[in-house]
Amino acid sequence: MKTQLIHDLEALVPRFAEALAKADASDLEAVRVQFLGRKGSLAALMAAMGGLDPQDRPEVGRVANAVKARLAELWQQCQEHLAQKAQGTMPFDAGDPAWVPHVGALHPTTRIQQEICAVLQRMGFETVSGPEVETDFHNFEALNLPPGHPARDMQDTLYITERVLLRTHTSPMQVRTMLARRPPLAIIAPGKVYRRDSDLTHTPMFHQIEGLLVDRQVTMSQLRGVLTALVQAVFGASTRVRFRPSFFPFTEPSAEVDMSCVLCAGRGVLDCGEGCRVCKGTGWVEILGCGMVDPAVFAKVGIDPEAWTGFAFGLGVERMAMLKYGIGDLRLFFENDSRFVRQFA
Ligand code: 2NL
Repeated sequence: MKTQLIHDLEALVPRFAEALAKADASDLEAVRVQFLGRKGSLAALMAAMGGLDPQDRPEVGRVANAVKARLAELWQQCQEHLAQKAQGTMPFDAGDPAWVPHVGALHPTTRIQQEICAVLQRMGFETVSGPEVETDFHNFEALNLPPGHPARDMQDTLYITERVLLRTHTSPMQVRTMLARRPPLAIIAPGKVYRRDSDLTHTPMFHQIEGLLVDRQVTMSQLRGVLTALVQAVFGASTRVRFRPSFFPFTEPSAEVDMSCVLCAGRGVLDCGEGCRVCKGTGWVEILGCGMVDPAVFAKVGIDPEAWTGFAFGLGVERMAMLKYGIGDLRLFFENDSRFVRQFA
């Protein structure tokens, strides 16, 4: 009976300490009442002392008093600690978990867009931006895509009304600039574009950068020089660039631009002997479309096609980011996972 009671009394100290460790300022009083109150654990054990042999009472009484004093002391310390913490006057505690600031980072789309625009700005191109909700005229008609043109179906457009739509490329900004200003012009239009398309390799919204230069006697070799310099500035001076004949309704002649593969350096095979998955073994990857502005486009925006010439190009920003940073899955760009974004900081 005596040893059991002493044991139970002493056991109150660690139980009380544990309860205090879990307590915050609002539970502190409840913990005190539970252990030290008139109907608390300590009072119950002290009441049990009545059943002891009289000669055992002084010893158990000393233990009970010592435990009571210890509990009161612990409670006092805990209360002071919580009060200091609430006031923010806590001394430095090396045992506290470190406060790790959550640092954000630019999205890879933003990073590559800024890099490409910076290269073109150094060459003298000026950045323009404008509406994502566009008219049929600015998005299609002025670009030599009249109503019923098959390319309009090809584009899989998101229409708002019959005449208003989400722009399917950033060319409407170049149309707006040609309508608002007189040549010579050298502009780039980066921004969001929209297509009715959604699968593993297509998202309904993505980013494009288009460029337009209008001046007297512009040549295709100037276009070739600008785009070769751009690709080599972004992917490295040893990158090879080739132009293949192609077709766009708004340029004539038109070309598609390939660069030597970033993964296999144009060899088509990896060092391990496997075929290259980025270029499918061809050594080349397509990165741009371009051409000489079709005189019909100039006519639509009131620029004399006899007096003025120009080149234009367009590129997909996510595609450039995938090639530059080695990102294999387009969906990662749109998941908003900060761990993905921080990898490119
Ligand atoms: C591509 C191809 C291209 C253009 C965009 C353009 C704009 C005006 C006049 C003439 Cl206002 N052309 N833009 C020209 C050729 C190609 O983009 O594959 N883009 C991802």
